[in-house]
Order: sequence, then C-alpha cells, then structure tokens
Amino acid sequence: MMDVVTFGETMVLFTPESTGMMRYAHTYTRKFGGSETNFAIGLARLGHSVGWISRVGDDELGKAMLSFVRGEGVDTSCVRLDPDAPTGIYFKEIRKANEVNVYYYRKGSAASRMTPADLDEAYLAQARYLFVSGITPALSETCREMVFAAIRMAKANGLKVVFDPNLRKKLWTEEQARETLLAIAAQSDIILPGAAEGEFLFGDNDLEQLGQRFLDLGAKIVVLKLGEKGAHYFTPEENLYVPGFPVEQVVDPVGAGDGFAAGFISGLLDGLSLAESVKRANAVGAIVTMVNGDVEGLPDRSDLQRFMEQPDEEVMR
Ligand code: KDG
Repeated sequence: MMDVVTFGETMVLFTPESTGMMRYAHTYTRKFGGSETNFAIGLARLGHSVGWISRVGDDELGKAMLSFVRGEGVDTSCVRLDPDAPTGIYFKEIRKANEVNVYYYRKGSAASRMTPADLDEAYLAQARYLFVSGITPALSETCREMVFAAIRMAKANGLKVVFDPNLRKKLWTEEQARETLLAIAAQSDIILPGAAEGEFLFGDNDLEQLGQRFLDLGAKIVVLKLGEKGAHYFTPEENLYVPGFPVEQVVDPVGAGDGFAAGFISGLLDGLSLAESVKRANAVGAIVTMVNGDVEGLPDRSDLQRFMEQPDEEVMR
C-alpha cells in the first residue's frame, strides 16, 4: 500500500552561485528539480509513502539523481535507466529575489521518451492518489499519451486524480497547452491551479467564476492558489478563502506550488478538514520560497509545526 504515486521528468538543476545575469556566472551549484519529485519529496518529508515513475539517462547525472530522490525516501523502483538518451538539464537564473528565469536543456531527454508502457498498473493500483502535473504532457506525444493512460488506470483502480496544471509556456504553444490541460482537468478529482493558470485556461479573472468553471468540468475539489495571499478552495457545497503565511523575503519561488500540493495532500491523508489542509499547503508553499532550491526548503513535520505555530514576528528564524 502506498499513499501517492506520481510520474514525470526530473532534471539536473544548475544554479549560478552569483545572482544577476547568468552570462556572467562561472560557478554553479548542482541540484535536482522536477515538479513531481519536488511534490513527492515534500510528501516523504512529511512521513507519507510515495512512488515516482520516470526515466533518467543511463549516465552519471541520471544515477546521481536517482540516488538523491531515493535517498529522500521516495520509491524509485519504477524508474528506468535509458541507455539511448540523456538526463534532462535545466538552469535557474536568479536575477534578483522574485525574478527567476529557467532555461531548459531537455529536448529528447530520457524522460521525454516515456510512453504508456512505462506505467505498471499493479504499482499504481496500490496507491490512494495519483498526482499528475501539466508539465508531462508537454514533453512529447508519447508522454501526453502516458498521462491519459495513467489517469485511465487510476480511475479503474479507484485512485483519486490530483492535477496541478503547472503551465510552462516554454514547452508548447498556448493552444496545445489550453486544449490538453483542460482535457486533463476534466478527468481530475482535485485540481490545484494558480489563479493566473485559471485565467489562461478560461479567460476569466474572477475567482468565484474560475472556481465554478473548474467544478463544472467535474472536479470535486478545486484549490485556486493566490501566491503569498494564500488560496481559495471550492467544492460543489462550499468555498472558502484561506489566508497565506507572511514571508519576509522570498529567495526562490520555484517549487512553491509543488510544496503547496504536498502540504494539501498530506493534510487530506491525515484526515484534516479542507480548510486545515489548505492552511498546511499554504505553510509548506511559503517555507519553500525562503530557501534556494526546488526541494531544499521542504519541511519535515517539526519544521512545519514550528512554522505554523510561530507568531508572525518570529516566523523568520
Ligand atoms: O514546479 C517547479 C518545477 O517547474 C521545476 O522543478 C522544474 O519540473 C520543472 C519544470 O519542468 O519546469
């Protein structure tokens, strides 16, 4: 039995040690990042069991990544080493706090060659939730097929499908993105869009309307993320705004949405109410922004508890 299964591409992440334009950077720190493993590591740190399905290159960086993710407590038994394609790479340029650019070197990567055959139905069937990111269908046609195959398997085996649209405009055209992300949303039980993603998908910026538009697609729970302001959740029965936590200084916002998703699903797995789960999600998302790196800031239980209990003026230790 496993709490959650997810699948997608994780990349080697190089971050310049200096801030500012990357063309002037000479030294880089090597880390790892990928929406689904950020989420999976977030859940593992909070004590949940989670598995990740992927492909990495059968190369030194791929092997380093695999041991890193495994070392963080995520089950990697369904990750394949691909001898014919490299592990994807991305660079994260931090120009200044809150101004971050990413540059991908992932075309033709091992993960982009995943197909529905990379899915093991028996492995998926043991989980309660399937987490799908909108990045995966943008990687290739076979990855797109894999997403819909995974959702079919999840539904056939009684898993709840959790979807983060994770719009990445560098990876596909707006038309392709809108069509595919809406098609996935229409098959999801829980949707976790950012407000800007909602606006992109529906051309509407009224929060209540957006929540309703997602519910009309068939979702049971929609949580609209509002950045530092928190989040607003919607179900067919109720909707509620849950304020965020103050953060004195955002160091690196990348990965905050994945942390949010981990916090939210962690709350549901613990049997918390929706409002409490969204509060936990807001807290994990906020904590992630204070640390450089996609996963380095993800809290364990005691970090999370301390952060959520601190009076505002003591939040930043
Ligand atoms: O959500 C954070 C991700 O965007 C980052 O970890 C890299 O997976 C990544 C991507 O495809 O951008």
